[in-house]
Amino acid sequence: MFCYQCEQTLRTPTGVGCNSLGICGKDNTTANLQDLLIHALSGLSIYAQSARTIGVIDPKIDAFVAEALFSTLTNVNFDPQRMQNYIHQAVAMREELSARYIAACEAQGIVPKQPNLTAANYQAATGLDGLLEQADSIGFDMRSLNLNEDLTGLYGLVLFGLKGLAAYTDHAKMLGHTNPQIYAAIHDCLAFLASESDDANAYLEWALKVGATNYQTMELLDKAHTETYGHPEPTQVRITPLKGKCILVSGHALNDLEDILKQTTGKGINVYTHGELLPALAYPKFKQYPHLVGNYGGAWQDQQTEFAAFPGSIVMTTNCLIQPQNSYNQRLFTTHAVGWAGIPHIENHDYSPVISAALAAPGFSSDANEAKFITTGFARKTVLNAAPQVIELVKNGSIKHFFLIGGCDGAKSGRNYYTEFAHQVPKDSIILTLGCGKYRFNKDDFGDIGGIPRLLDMGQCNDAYSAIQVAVALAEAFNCSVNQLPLSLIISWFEQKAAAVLLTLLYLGIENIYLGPTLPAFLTPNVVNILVEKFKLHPTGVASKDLAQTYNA
Ligand code: FSO
Ligand code: SF4
Repeated sequence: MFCYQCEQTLRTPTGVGCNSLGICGKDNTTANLQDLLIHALSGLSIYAQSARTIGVIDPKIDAFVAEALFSTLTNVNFDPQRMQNYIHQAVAMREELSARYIAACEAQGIVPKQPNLTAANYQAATGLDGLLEQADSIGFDMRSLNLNEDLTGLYGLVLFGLKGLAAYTDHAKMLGHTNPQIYAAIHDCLAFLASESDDANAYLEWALKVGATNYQTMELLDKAHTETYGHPEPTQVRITPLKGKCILVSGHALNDLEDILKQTTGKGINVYTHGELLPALAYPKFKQYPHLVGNYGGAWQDQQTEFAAFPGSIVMTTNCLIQPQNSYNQRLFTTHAVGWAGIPHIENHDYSPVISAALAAPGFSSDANEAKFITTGFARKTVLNAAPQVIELVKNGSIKHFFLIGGCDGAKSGRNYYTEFAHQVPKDSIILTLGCGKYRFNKDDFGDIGGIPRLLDMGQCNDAYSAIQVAVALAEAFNCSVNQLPLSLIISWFEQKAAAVLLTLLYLGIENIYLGPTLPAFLTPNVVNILVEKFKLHPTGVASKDLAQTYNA
């Protein structure tokens, strides 16, 4: 195996990349099958691309490609059997689609294209050993023999951004929102990657195209969330437990949370959000469920201790799953693209096994001694409603600067940078935050400026669109560009959704982003130089120094 798609990848003095067992716990077999799955999906997309040109579009295939890509994100699916199933499905779908494509060409008097790329003609071996042998010839390490290090890294930049985009596409689809253009772009991108281009500019162009499509996707996801659940409103969320049986729902999928709430109504079970699902509590529709009682725990990397201490069942709806421990693996469940061998997988939205496990578990024996709360729900509508007041506070000098300190969390000590940064932000500045990185400081009291809280939690990393809309609206109000606003972006990245959001910000021409805690390992020094030159991208350094540079800018 060779994998360097996430921030925590193995870094040694001699190189980067997990090459025997992932730091995330992904083993050699699963990693190689995931590479092979990308190969199989590329073959399917090559045909989906051609078929679209003559009007053959299959929403089932589109959705499958997005979900299968999602399964290869960091901390999503560690189950080799599921990977094998996805590979065989991809090849079977391609065969079926190519037959339909050829028939449609014949009916329209067109000569069908016969793609000669290996991905388009890939036949999956029947057994695991055969698949692993096939994987040996197409993984990242083989790619770097054919393409140089810069091109391999650029391939990674496009592929990892695409994976994030596919995850957001899958999220929107789960809420019934799709856009054929987005799927077409995913197929085009996979077909491009299968071409093994040696043109660095083509990769850079594709990276920005992924950013552009991801922007469309995030808008669609925002629409999906707000049309289904209403616009988030500032909400005090309980973060201490209540007596009773309980279910913990982690990940990002609001629709799964809704299904669980519906199926537990009247059953005497309290439901808690975990990690990136915290912002769900701010949506009006979720307030209809009194048994959604609060949030339990913090960001994903603490799940092994938090899940062990949680006395009920736990559902992981999306990333970030880490190796389940014996102390809770009997009451852990996965849904959708998520998987871990031996952990029950919920199919067809039927959460009855989760409910049975919650009823069998002890639950909390009493309310927490002290009730504690945090505030979330400052998504675009709430912030934009307060825009006149915010603009006035900027004009009269009460607000001098905005800092977006957002993105992912992780286990590395270098991530204290974000806590230190947030704590050092001057009192005349507002902190916008989103993603799971906020757990490093969201229980702290930052006070307010003229009634506007200094810490505004805008939601999940999935809600980055909301933050972009606020920046665009402020720029309009001050008649300047986003880059001219007194706004600094201090981004923490971990996995491929964050890579997709970064590409969107670059596509939008946003400059001076501070990115950390380390730069992506797949970005070679030459590519970093391009990004620094073109977008003034900064690697994060020392919080106080970076703050001085941004605040005085
Ligand atoms: Fe965090 Fe994980 Fe939201 Fe990511 S839970 S790290 S970018 O998957 O999705 O911020
Ligand atoms: Fe390593 Fe990250 Fe890949 Fe896991 S996802 S194998 S930690 S680079």
